[in-house]
Amino acid sequence: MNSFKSFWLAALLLVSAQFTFAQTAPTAKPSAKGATEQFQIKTSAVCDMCKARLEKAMAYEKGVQEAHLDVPSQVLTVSYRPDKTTPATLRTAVQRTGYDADDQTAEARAYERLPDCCKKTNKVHSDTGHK
Ligand SMILES: [Cu+2]
Repeated sequence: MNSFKSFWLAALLLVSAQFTFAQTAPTAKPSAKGATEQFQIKTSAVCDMCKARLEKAMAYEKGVQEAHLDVPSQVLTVSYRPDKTTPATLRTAVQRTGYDADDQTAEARAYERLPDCCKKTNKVHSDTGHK
C-alpha cells in the first residue's frame, strides 16, 4: 500500500514539474518581440535630483527600456515593452517614488522620504538657482 501511494505521488510530481516547465518555456519568446511603445507622464518633479531619482526608479521597473525626465516641463517620457508592463503600472511606480503621476497624487510615505528641496510644496527653489 505504501509503495503504491508513493508511486502515485512520484508520478504526480513528475507530471506537475513537466507542466510548469511547459508553461514557462514558450513565453520566453513572445511573437511581438522587441515592440516598444512610448508614453508620457506629467510628474511633480522639481529638480535634477528628482530627475535622477525618477529615471533610476523607472530603470528598475520591469519592461522599461528608457526613461527621460524633462525637468522644466516635469514630463517623464518612458519607452516600454507593452508585453511586459502597462502605463498604469508605470504611473504607480512614479507614485511609489514620491511623485504625482498625471492626476494621481504621490504615495504619502514615499513623498515624506524625499529631501525637502524635492517636495512639491517647496516652491522656493523653483525660481532660485537650485538645480
Ligand atoms: Cu528634486
